Amino acid sequence: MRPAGRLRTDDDESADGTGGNVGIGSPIPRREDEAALTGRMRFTDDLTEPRMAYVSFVRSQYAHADIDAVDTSAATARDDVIAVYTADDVRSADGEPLGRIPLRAPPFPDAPYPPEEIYQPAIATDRVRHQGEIVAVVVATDRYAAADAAGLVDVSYDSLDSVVDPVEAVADGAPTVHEACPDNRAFEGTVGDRAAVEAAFEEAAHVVSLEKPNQRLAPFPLEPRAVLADYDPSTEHLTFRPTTQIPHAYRRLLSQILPHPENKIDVVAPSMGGGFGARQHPYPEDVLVGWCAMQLGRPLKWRATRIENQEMENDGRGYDGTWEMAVDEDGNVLALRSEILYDVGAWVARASPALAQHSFDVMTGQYDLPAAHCRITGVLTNTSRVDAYRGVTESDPILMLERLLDRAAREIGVDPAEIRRRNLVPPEKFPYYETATGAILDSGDYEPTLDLALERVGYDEWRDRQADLREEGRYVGIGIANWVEKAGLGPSGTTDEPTWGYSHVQVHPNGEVTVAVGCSNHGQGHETTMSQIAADRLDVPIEDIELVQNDTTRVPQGVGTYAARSAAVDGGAVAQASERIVEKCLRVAAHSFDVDTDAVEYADGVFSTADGSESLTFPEVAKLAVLGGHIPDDMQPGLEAHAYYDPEELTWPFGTHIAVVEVDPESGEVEFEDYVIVEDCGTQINPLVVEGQIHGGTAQGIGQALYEEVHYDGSGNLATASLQDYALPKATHVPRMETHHTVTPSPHNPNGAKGMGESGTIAAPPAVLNAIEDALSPLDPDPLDLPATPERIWRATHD
Ligand code: MCN
Ligand code: SMO
Repeated sequence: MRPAGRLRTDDDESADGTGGNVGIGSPIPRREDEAALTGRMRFTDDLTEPRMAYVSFVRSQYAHADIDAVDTSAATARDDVIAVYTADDVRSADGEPLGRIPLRAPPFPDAPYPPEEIYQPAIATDRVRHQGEIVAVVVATDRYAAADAAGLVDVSYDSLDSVVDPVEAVADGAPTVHEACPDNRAFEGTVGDRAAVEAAFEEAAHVVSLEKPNQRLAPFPLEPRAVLADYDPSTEHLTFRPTTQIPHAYRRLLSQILPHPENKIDVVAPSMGGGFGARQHPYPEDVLVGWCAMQLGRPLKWRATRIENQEMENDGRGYDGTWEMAVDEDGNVLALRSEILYDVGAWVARASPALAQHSFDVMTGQYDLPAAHCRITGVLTNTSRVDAYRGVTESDPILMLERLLDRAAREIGVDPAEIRRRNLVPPEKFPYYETATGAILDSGDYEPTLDLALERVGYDEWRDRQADLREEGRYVGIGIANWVEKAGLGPSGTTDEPTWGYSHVQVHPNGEVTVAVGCSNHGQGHETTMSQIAADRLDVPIEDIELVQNDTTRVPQGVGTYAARSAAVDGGAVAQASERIVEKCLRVAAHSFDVDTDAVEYADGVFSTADGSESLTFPEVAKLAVLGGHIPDDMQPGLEAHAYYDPEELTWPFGTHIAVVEVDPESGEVEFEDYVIVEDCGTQINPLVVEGQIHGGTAQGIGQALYEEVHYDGSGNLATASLQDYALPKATHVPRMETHHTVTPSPHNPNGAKGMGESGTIAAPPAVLNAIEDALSPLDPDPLDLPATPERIWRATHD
């Protein structure tokens, strides 16, 4: 399906991607795909260096145990082993233990940080707290030797009782994960006006509730994590080629942890087979491979096996909570409250407290709710950490809110579309609507997306068919989910991390342009979309633009890619830096034409005087500017500009998903009949890229709804560490999707663009769950747990 956005119509030749205008709004194919499809992308594990050796890690098989002794003698004795290190060896140059992975923000703006003892160290000292934790490091001449030698390291443990469930972890008598938090509570945050919420619940005609987990998921990038590090003792430069979403922040964090001066660390991240939120900080392996390279002065590589990857990579979601909604007799929502336990794992991960904080902002979704209150408690368990996974901030609040709206609609007897319509934030409250939990929504116009989705899916027809099919004993259901996304982090100051966008634009004397940008493409299509923004602003052919990313040696600054921030924030910086180039060009041309700058026009790559008597092309002006000599006296030569774009506010894209499914209550199978998405991310830079992002995210959301779940057994063994046990959806499990757009530009963004890269993962789970429960409603099932597997569906209808 081609998107039917207002930005582009199929008969608009200028936007067909085959020439002419390829700027903002053109659905041109992705520039990076040829390399990807012909096997020319280079991933970390493709790289080799002269004298390169390999690292392997000795990991705990126990989820919770004291380390008694580590005997490395058999490993050290091997000829092909270069070094074996234990916690006693791993020290900074000053003999101190290395730093821990720092947090990016406390759980709430004014709240204290959790105690530092619960931040993850690079290597376990005397106790391990989750399966897979690193106990020793082996460096050997090749990968197999390293793995074999790691197997020879003999660790004796005294095993301890473990706890893997957050609800059990806060119960009396649960094993303690960290002495620093005896009750296993790592942090807590609340938001909203509790008294107002309580009062609304007292008055409410109806209260609906859900006491359900939002299951723990694995982001599961297909490329396992890897790192190649090298150290040059003569320059003291440490170079990393890692799998990361945030090259510059990775550099800064490693500089703190090792410690080593930031300006002497280079991070050159090759292509990466997905991140999905899990690669937003250096991991213990990155720290240790870098540290070992500094000890040995030679290049070292490590690449996770699939099992190692799943044991160590951050998971996502992992919430268990109670959500309640107070509604009057007409279906107006009066208040919302929730009490959530958030499983943070054995160590508090870099972003998890901040993510808990961000979730509050999204709590009221698209609705004009008078009151809301939430309390969230981060709980320690003997499992690996939980941190960001695509849709992280929005997943829980939107899933629960949209499921509650369906329950309220059923209880009151109104249509699910109608209850939503009654509660939407009205357009006149925009721009900058403030929610009951204090978030500021930049712009929105919600009813048209809902209406378009209802129309395109044929909502009324499906309701009629549903009634007919029920008479035949068939169970068809229609599920609606409205969503918002808190996209595009900045503005700066909301966390302890910089969150501006960055771009440096350099024009060469031949008129070709190198655009360096601080975001970090790992599948999102930036090579195309960022180039489109520059092509648009500079009015030069896209072929003349080279995009540079993911490399601290070529991109002076950057924040990286997460929180669907690249289009809105770094894209804003590309626009601003490009505009500065054009401003300088106008002055150079004016000087050359001997007229005022105001008298120069720029169109289609040509600077000219109004009467057309004088003109210079963009490359001609570039040459003049770079060579100098023919420029104004008060101007320096060169044609380059940079911009730090620090947005005033976040951007809040939104939309509606509608899923139509048929459920067989006897087999528990779910089949998709239809799937319609209407998305509004403001101005689209590239509708084709946007559509791809929607498809991918929705596939992941369907994975959460129907298939995926991270499972630890009672002793803390990870039972879902392979693709055989963790059920990622396959192409045949994903329905054909129809996507449409409305366009409500962001009022403050230079391109009008809002982020959108996470929307599918946010909206698909509630849409699919609502569709299944709508289908089964005549059987009055218990609310379903996610994933809604055939067994769970069968049990819900047969108990
Ligand atoms: N875009 C656009 N017009 C808009 C908004 C976005 O053309 N109005 C384009 C952008 O220019 C960009 C893409 O769509 O090429 C996604 O943009 P954006 O919403 O800014 O998100 P980011 O580029 O910052 O990507 C981050 C987001 C997140 S947070 C996760 S998690 C995620 C996702 O992207 N991980 C992904 N999509 C992924 N896609 C792939 N293939 N792999 C991942 O790991
Ligand atoms: S979970 Mo995405 O990298 O913010």
